[in-house]
Amino acid sequence: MSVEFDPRLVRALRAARAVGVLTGAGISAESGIPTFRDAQTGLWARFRPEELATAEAFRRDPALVWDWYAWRRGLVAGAAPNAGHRALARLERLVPALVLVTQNVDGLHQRAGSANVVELHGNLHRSRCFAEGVVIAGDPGAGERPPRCPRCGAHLRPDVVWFGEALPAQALERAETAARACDVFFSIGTSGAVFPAAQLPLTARAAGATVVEINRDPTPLTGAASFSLLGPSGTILPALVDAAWPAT
Ligand code: BV8
Repeated sequence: MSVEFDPRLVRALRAARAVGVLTGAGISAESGIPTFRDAQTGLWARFRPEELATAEAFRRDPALVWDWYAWRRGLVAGAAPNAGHRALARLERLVPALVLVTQNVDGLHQRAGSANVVELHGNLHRSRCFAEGVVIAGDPGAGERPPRCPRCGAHLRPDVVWFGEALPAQALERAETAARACDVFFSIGTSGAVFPAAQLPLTARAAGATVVEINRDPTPLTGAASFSLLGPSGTILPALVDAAWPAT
């Protein structure tokens, strides 16, 4: 699929001193990781993510929620970063400053080589004590599900942000600072349904940035973006970086 870009977009990207990026589940779709909008498969088909990604669900059935994350960790372990993740890691090396803010908890941006990653919603490869909040390193292994905190005996939980929970203050601050300071802001593979993450492209726009949406489907951001590129990020992102930096 050859992709043509508006020369104004290519010029803006080439001239950018600071680039901000927000990614969602869509950028990992081509790695085989289902998005939140995709119907869940198998055992999880009867649940909606919003029903499972809450502290209430965990209190009600800790083993069910723990097993859902174990299933997702398995999907991620069997997945590889795709061309979209790699294009962002390459872009980070080509522009003076790039902050990659992700809603994803799969760690694929880091595996693709991105260094400056802000995980707004945590990371499913880390566990933390449900009672004290302390992150417990290492693989909790087999045995009781969920495992117990080695310090206090409470259940361990995934180190992710659930609905109704506050985002890590430092991560949100870094994300908002990047959105206000950038020349170009990308919103990639996200339905723009969840806040406060979905506010970031609008913050960037209000601060005068060129906002570029790359998404398979239109979203509430589409009408407000400076450029909206509809299609798979695994195709569009590498082509856009190549257009701005030919044969580098
Ligand atoms: C909070 C981690 C307050 C866990 C997730 C206004 C302000 C603040 C809060 C709210 C607000 N309004 C409502 C709220 C509450 C709530 C919220 O936003 N609810 C929504 C449903 C209305 N927000 C919260 O609860 C947040 N907390 O605000 O707390 C507070 C303050 C102080 C003290 C206490 C409380 C916390 C939200 C975080 C929830 N955790 N994930 C986990 O992963 O299990 S959310 C999860 O869903 C994701 O992280 C992501 O953020 C979100 C949406 O998913 P997307 O990434 O966008 O994926 P989706 O499937 O929706 O879309 C994929 C897109 O990709 C599609 O558009 C598709 O077209 C596209 N696509 C597909 N394939 C491709 C593609 N694009 C390109 N290429 C492809 N190949």
